[in-house]
Amino acid sequence: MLTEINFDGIIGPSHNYAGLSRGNIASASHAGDVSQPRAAALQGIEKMRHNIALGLPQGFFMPLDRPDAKWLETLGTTVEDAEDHLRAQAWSASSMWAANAATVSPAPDSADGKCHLTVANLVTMPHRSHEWPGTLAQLRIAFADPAFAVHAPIPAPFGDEGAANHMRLCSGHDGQGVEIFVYGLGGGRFPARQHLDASKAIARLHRLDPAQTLFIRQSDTAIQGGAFHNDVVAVANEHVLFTHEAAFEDREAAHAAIRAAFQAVEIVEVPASAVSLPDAIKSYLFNAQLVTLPGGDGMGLVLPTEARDTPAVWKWLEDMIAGNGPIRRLLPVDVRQSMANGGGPACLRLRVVADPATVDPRFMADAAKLDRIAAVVARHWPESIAPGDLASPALASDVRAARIALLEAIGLDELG
Ligand code: SUG
Repeated sequence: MLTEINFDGIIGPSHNYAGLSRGNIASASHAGDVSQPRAAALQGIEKMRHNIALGLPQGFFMPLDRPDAKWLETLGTTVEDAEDHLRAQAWSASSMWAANAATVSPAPDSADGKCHLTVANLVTMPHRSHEWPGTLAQLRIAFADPAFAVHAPIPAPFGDEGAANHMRLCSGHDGQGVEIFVYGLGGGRFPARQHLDASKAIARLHRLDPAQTLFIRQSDTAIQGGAFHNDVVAVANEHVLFTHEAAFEDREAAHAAIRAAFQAVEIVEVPASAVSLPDAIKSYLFNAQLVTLPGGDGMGLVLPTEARDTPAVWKWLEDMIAGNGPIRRLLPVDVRQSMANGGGPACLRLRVVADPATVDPRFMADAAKLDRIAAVVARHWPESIAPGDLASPALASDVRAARIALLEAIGLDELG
């Protein structure tokens, strides 16, 4: 039985605010702040507990080995000797944002009946460009079953940011869906991270049916406004597309193409007159997990508490809930430590539609395992990291030891 499993990236012990992501307003505006890795990871674990309590299947990925000495070696330097900007890039805990781990095409969409995953190359941002080897190693273990096909990254220079720029509409997960790849075109102040050539390559490699595959251009206004990924302005689940008016470059053509490919689509659109693009981006209203609640209770929106704290956003949401739409519940979660780097609830998870029995059980969560993970975090994760701390060899070795302790607790020592 195929079901949607959300795999959350466990927030790593090196979580810090180095302001590395150009075009990501939260990352830039929190540059230099003191981070709280332990509190950050516990917030992420609470989100997983919250979603398990809703009855949703939950998995996770391990943090990567940081600071990434191997990557620095390919640049002819070391953690101790690296220039400050390279050292910060080596330290980033950015693999927590699992929506950027891979693009996933569920089995019913592919000509070979397998669930395909292509690890994202993340080449646009130097601090993210060295995530893929560590991510691929995990995907190959978690999805080793023949039900899956795991692909190496699309080669540079074709930028690919994974599921953050990919949506799927379907009537139910057991049937074929329509896959929507949202790409950007460069040229402005902020980079377009998802290239059309990368999206098309993934669609071919995943053996998708061209008649059920759309390539839609993200609006440049959205990118230049700080929506560095499509999942900052739109999210889809089953037959519902929840989107801001300014999400797509040609709104009318995009909606028409989506309706033509999937007649049953229900487009829930937030007009700019009700919620401005800056408010949508600041509150991360769309970086929500739009989930189907078990037991026929309709859909729920797992959104950041920042959405509740932004008056125009909350008013729009309350009006929507009072109506008779498909989204029935608002479920705020506190992921403030991740949010300060531009990562909301949806950034923190990768959706994989699969039979849970085909996934390596070490990557699947339940309450007891989350308790075990939380205990390791409480014991080993640093309480805080200030930007100047990244030069400390003692902190680097503590952070490495913390991750190894977690790998051992979960029985994934082979990733060490
Ligand atoms: O790539 N932030 C991430 C946030 C990714 C959010 N993911 C999705 N929207 N799916 C990024 O910009 C900040 C790191 C820093 O500044 O240190 C960062 O990488």
